[in-house]
Amino acid sequence: MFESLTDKLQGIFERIRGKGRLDEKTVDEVLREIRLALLEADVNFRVVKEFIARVREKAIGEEVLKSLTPDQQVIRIVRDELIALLGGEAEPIRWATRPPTVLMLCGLQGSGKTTTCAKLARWVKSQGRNPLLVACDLQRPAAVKQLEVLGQQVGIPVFTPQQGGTNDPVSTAQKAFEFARTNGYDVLVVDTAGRLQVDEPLMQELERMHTVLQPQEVLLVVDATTGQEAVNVAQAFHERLALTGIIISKMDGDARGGAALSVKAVVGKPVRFIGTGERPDALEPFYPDRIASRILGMGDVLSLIERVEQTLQEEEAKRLEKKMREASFDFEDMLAQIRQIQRMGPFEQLLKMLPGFSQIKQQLGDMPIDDRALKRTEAIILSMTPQERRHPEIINYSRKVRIAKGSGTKLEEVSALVNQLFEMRKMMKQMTKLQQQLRKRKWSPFGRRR
Ligand SMILES: Nc1nc2c(ncn2[C@@H]2O[C@H](COP(=O)(O)OP(=O)(O)OP(=O)(O)O)[C@@H](O)[C@H]2O)c(=O)[nH]1
Ligand SMILES: [Mg+2]
Repeated sequence: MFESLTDKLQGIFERIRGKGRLDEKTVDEVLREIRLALLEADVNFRVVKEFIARVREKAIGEEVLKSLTPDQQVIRIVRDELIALLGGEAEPIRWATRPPTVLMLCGLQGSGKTTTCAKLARWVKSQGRNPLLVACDLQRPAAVKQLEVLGQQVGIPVFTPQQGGTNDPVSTAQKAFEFARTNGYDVLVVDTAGRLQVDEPLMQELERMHTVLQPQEVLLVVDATTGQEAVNVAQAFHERLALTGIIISKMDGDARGGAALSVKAVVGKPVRFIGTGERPDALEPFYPDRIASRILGMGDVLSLIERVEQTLQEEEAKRLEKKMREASFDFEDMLAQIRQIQRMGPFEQLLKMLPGFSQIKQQLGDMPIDDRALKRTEAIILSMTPQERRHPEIINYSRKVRIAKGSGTKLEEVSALVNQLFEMRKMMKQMTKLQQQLRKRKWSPFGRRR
């Protein structure tokens, strides 16, 4: 997600790197390129226009911060505006003061509602709450079954119409609410029926459910791959059903990110979560500041660390963070990470959160980064001696030949991996330095720490 925009922006910033003061003409040139990059990312054209105007105003009016180089200044302004565009502060879920909290999901057919319900319930549970899934999609015969299967996968019970003794979504919702209250469930995650288009019967059904349930959150699920159409759908839903937020599914299948970048500005409601894969753990809370950093190619160290933390002991995560900051990351760490990653989910997704990923990917060329590649990487590291793993700088040509033989890989692969490690170290160091520099100026590429 956002890869194409990230690559373009990095290219643009690369070109102004090392330039002296930015005059108005250069700023305008840069802005023209950023404008194009955003349009190519399928961002709504009005949104782009306003975005560029705001950046221009700041970039030209800005007092020159002496310790920031011109490219850093522009990055900073673009980053701030990106954060604003993505919704500013992340909005936490509004939990009911008197449980159960009701989270109602709606959306068009195939947008990912049912899958997202299971993912969201799983997330709710990870927050220390006790969720109940509610199957209120009675349009499609198999919908209830689908939710039951997903519920089983994530270990969360599902309230079905049969259980409620009714065949009406509204009374099912009502029964589920009572059931939750008497059985100690404090959050209801409600799946609803989809339609091909925004139509009257759907809206009426959803409105009735809304009246009965009084949900704390009405979350619309839209498919990222439909781009601006997702934004139009959100607009149409919001006109009928006061949405409280948007969940964008299938971000993993969309390299452009136009919907995520436009929907808040157009509809006025923030993106709250994004779906990044089919697995039940592929849902991320949406933090505008982190996403902005990711788009700018600064990686998303915080999201990565958070994800790692869920699986790792806290102490281990702290150690890793320190390693990143000190850039003393070695093959032992890489191996430990690979093992974690294998438990955590698709590798490429995680890798994307690392700073400088798009550059690393370029260096690797077309080499597919999938779990098989991960296995090869693991084999290479396992063929190193402990000494080599901890001190990768001693890995010379003859050692590489031996490692390649031992792991059944090619010499070039071993070299690429060793280079990659040094590249990662370099990026980590640069990032830490930039962060320290900017922190002095009260600005951090990672935004406010949470
Ligand atoms: N790659 C990817 N696939 C997803 C994501 N979210 C959902 N899907 C897939 O999208 C398809 C449709 O998902 P559902 O959850 O059934 O969609 P729905 O909105 O409930 O569909 P209806 O009930 O028919 O309206 C399924 O194959 C899901 O696995 C995602 O974030 N990434
Ligand atoms: Mg469904």
